Amino acid sequence: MQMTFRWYGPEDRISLEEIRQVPYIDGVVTAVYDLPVGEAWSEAAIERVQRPALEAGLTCEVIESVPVHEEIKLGSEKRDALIDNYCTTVRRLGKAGFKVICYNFMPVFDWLRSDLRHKRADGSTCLAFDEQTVLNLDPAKTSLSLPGWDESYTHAELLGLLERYREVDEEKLWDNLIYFLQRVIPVCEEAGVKMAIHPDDPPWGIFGLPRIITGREALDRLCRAVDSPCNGITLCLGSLGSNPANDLTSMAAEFARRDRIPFVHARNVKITGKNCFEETGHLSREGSLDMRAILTALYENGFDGYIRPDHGRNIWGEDGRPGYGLYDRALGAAYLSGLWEVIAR
Ligand code: CS2
Ligand code: MN
Repeated sequence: MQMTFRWYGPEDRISLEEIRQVPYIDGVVTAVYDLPVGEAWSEAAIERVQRPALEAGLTCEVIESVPVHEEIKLGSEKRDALIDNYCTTVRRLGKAGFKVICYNFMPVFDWLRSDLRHKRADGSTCLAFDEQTVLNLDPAKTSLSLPGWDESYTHAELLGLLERYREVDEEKLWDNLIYFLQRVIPVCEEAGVKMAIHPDDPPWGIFGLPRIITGREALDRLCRAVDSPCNGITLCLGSLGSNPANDLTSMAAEFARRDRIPFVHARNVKITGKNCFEETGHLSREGSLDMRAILTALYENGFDGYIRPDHGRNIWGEDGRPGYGLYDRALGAAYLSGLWEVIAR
């Protein structure tokens, strides 16, 4: 197991110096953020994010994310050229020593929340999702852009995209995902890189857009559709865990046993109602997930991948990027490492 920390590249307010002082961190998870989605990443652009991490004494083997262009998700005639670019990026990442690529296949929006600074009783703030608030939001009328997304849209682009997705239902989106993977996974096999799909967050449809990576059946379908160890999952506990029907302990056991979990996002959520949740500290009793049981299931089923504390709260007066401040994620890393030490003893 390698404990990692997400680093938003040289522009991140949190420095590599700070990250390497977090106890137990082996490496960073990063990405090239300054190229338009769809363009192949140059070797120089990859080196610009990787070299400083290596020089700081951290490993740099996981990319989050190489975003998938909307034309690929839409399955338009423009997709083949964009998939070729994606494959070029995969080859270059493999050559540079990267082992895992986290990506998602959510139409238009990445993670979505109704509140980025939800005030908790202890005075910290966290990300929260309240279904009624979101139902009252009309993405065509509001400007939705969340810090932390790899991409954001102008209002006109957003309207155009939403319109085009009317033609794409869940089955069509599955076809488009499988078409993409059938081309990318063989390249990954040659390049020594594993793809790790991030589940939809939250794991249900929003704004009438299809969302398909929502639970055990979907992950099973994904693994079977292109049957390769390079076609894997980012087991994001908080994303899947915001639906109480998802049994994370059994999913962790099953997919680790099948060798399909190269990367884990560990965070806790507290379910506060139907389709409502808030993000808590990582500790089991803070939220609805049993971290010890989940990590034990991973360990006992041979998990040997990368893990990172996912979103933290903003604590101690820090005004960090929502979900991505330093302090609470550092506490999360310490807690998860402590659990792991006991489990792996
Ligand atoms: C991340 C996602 O901040 C987060 O919630 O887990 O944004 C994740 O990086 C993407 O969905 C992966 O493509
Ligand atoms: Mn995640």
